[in-house]
Amino acid sequence: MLRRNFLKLMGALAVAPAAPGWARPKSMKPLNFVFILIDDMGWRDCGCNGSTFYETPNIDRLAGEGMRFTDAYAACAVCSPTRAAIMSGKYPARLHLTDWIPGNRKKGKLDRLAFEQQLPLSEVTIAESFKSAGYKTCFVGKWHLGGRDYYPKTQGFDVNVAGNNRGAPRQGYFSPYNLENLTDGPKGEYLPDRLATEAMDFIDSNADDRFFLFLSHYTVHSPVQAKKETIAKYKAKAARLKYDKLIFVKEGPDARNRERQDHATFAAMIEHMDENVGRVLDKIKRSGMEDNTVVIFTSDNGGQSILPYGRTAPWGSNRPLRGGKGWNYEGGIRVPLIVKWPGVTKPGSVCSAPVISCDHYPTLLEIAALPPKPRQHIDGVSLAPLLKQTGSLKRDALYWHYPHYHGSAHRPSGAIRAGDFKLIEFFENMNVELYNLRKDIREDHNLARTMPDKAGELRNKLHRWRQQVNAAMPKPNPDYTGDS
Ligand SMILES: [Ca+2]
Repeated sequence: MLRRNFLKLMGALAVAPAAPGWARPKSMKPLNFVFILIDDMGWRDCGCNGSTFYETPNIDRLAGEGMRFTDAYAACAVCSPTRAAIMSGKYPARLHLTDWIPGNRKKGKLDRLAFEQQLPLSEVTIAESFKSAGYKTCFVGKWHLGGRDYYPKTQGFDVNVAGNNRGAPRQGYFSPYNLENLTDGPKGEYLPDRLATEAMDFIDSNADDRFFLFLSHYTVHSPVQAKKETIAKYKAKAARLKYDKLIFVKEGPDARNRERQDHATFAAMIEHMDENVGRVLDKIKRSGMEDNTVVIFTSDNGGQSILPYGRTAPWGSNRPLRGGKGWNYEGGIRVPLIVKWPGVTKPGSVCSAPVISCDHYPTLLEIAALPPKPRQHIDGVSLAPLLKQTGSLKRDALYWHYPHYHGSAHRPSGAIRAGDFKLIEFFENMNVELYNLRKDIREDHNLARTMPDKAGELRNKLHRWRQQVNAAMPKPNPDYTGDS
């Protein structure tokens, strides 16, 4: 039997209901799923996406074994909405969960817009789908989708390690962490090491079961903290490269961005993250599960490259992309994505189709040969034809809706990508910017005036979509007086 067909059969068997007394023969392994979500990791923050200063051999190895997506997007430029999109398969605008929880208090010309403070329990999450199909489900790490009544165990996870309402480890990455749902480790233990260990323990204790493991690292979100010896390694590397002077982008909304990646502590933080991706991949291999474990690796939004309100120097750089976390420019929403579907994805393959966070839910259901959930993952499409290289997606556009001010200085905006073109609309004045991403990945050349027909077409499409998903728009701020 062809290997592909054999694996397909295994996928089907993975969901075949077990008859009483039926024991699965050892040769028929069910598929497991390991979803690794990194926080605030920029598209460029790994070797396989072009970084030369950061070192990510394990992520690069995964890319060499699976399919790397060059045009993968987070559903939002900040944390909670993207996480909600992954869990529900719906756009943040449709969920009315459009900002990080609890959100930015800033207003300007437009008023602050209220939004959902949790992922509603009425959503049938991807974890609930896997759990009801008999998978052991485990959540490890950052949740950030609501208060105590909305933690991972209320949304389909059997196990929750470290998931709570927090968006970052406020006390830092070295134990004691003082994080709800995580016991502190020995003093000085490093959080990414610990969370990978927790994930590996779960894999060990469920080696005989099929499982869905969601490893949601707090890293590489601020505070930027790493181990001393690794920081020293990158300080030496920066010196070797003669990176003795900071180079900032001179103009535009990302004028305070670093033009190049050169921050030693952040580079060390990336390396530790990569090491811990490697530890989990090695565990899968050593446990004999490499051929029946699907691995997804991605990030929840672009890299943070501009600090709120001019505080100290930023650490990251998303160049050649424009902007960073909090913006609808590519730097805020384009993210790394690697999918390894053993026996199916061609090792080292690269896909340039635009895909988005909402797609993971229907994709993983199809890989597991589970039925789609009616009315649930309606904004995602299964990426299976891309992963199998058997076809393209029947979708003509992707959409973003971020109707809030953000610490990066972002002002409320929405965006659409259709083919090579992307339009961003700023809600304070409804001005639009149009870019051809294929020719201008940096979004330097606004084509809105030279291509008014294209701009109009995309703007109308974006407006129609907002109506379809019932997107909430911010209202004018009655107290607004200034012009900033
Ligand atoms: Ca984030």
